[in-house]
Amino acid sequence: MKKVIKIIAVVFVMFLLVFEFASPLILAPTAGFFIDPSSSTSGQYIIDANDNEYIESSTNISFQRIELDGAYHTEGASVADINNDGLMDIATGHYWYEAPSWTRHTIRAPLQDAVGIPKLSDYVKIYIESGGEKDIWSKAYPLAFFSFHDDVNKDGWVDVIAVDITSAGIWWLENPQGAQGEWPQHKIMDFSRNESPIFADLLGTGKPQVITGAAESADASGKLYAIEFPESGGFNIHTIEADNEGRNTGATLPTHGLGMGDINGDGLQDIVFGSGEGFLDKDGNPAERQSYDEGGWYEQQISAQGVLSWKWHIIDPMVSLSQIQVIDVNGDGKDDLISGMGHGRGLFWWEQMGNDQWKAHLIDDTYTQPHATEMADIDGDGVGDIITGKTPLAHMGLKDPDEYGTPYLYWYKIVKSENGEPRFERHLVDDNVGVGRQVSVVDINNDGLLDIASGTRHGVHIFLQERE
Ligand SMILES: [Ca+2]
Ligand SMILES: [Ca+2]
Ligand SMILES: [Ca+2]
Ligand SMILES: [Ca+2]
Repeated sequence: MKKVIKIIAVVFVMFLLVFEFASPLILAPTAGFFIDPSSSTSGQYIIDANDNEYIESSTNISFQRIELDGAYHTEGASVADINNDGLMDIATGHYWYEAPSWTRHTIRAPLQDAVGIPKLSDYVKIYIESGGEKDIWSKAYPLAFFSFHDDVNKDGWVDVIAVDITSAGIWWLENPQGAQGEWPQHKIMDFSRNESPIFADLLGTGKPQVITGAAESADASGKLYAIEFPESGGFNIHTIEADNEGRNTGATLPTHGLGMGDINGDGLQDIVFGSGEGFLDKDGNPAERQSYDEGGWYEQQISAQGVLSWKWHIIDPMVSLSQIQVIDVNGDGKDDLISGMGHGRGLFWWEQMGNDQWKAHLIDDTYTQPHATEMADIDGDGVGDIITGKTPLAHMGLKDPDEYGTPYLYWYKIVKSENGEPRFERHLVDDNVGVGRQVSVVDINNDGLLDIASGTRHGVHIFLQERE
């Protein structure tokens, strides 16, 4: 009997050691146990479409991958000339990487407990530190998700505007004019509530604003805001949603999916958004369908007296999306939408049919969790291309379909098929790191060709475009 107890004890200790030092070995199989690969995060809601509208095609465009950082500190990366030397650098909410050698400099040190995959000691530490209150979910991602750039204090040095992981803050981080060490941090809002904020000129000021969901308290439903950085310096917060709406985020859960475009063609930019992540209340229990489960768009209206208001239109269903790109896919004069299921399967486009009717088309469902999209003219033909890919371990390997699958990074070119229907030429950029929550497409090395910057669980990488 003692022997049996000994064996059990040894096996248990072995299990704990594997959990501590090789968590993926324990966690990877659980993804398969609980997930229906055809379902969205909650298993309740997915667009049923099997007709992929992408085609494989060859191109003279390739990309050279360069690793700037092999560690996991961020779910996004952005591009700006941080040190004013005329060379574009790469930034995240924690570090910047100086061109051309990509030396890493600290902006804001990552929290020690921002881990990639929960280990046994993470669970224990977090449980003890919180007095038994918190679980791993509050700590298992880095703070840094999204970074944007403007010279907020007008001192001639570009600053970082960081939209942190949901329920963390929105900050502007003040460039110390070349000095080393952590940058001064200035809070803009306390509770970010969106996993696809965008930086675009919604208000027609001539400069982009940060458009994001956010909340004024920990328990409040979020609303949609435009954070403006005026020429006079500082920032102004504009509320887009009325107090009683809160459609752009559900309870304390993050909303996914934001985009901007002139949906109704009246010359005013409108804002389009996905639903809440979907269908769990803040305690993680299945929730009744709520208004915030509906995607839609806010029509910008300006009255004869100059009063700005936002009229809501439902687009249903658009669940748990990444950034939404607005472009006229089929050339009928009406803008359409392109986005991916951030925590599910499929990159889609929604065709604007008129009378507020939208038709979903599946572009590509051969991989899951396209949790970041961007639109940019990769091949220089004057038409926007879509850049997206798979977010590795988008829910830490615990609940999304195929979280451990190959982390593809693709660009898609919109073309017309022989019968005149739009098709998407798919081109592989890389299959080693994927995308996080923010992928940036900018000419990084100033050779006239657009490059890509990505921050994921596999580190921070750039992809430099090359032509044959
Ligand atoms: Ca530079
Ligand atoms: Ca500045
Ligand atoms: Ca409009
Ligand atoms: Ca169209």
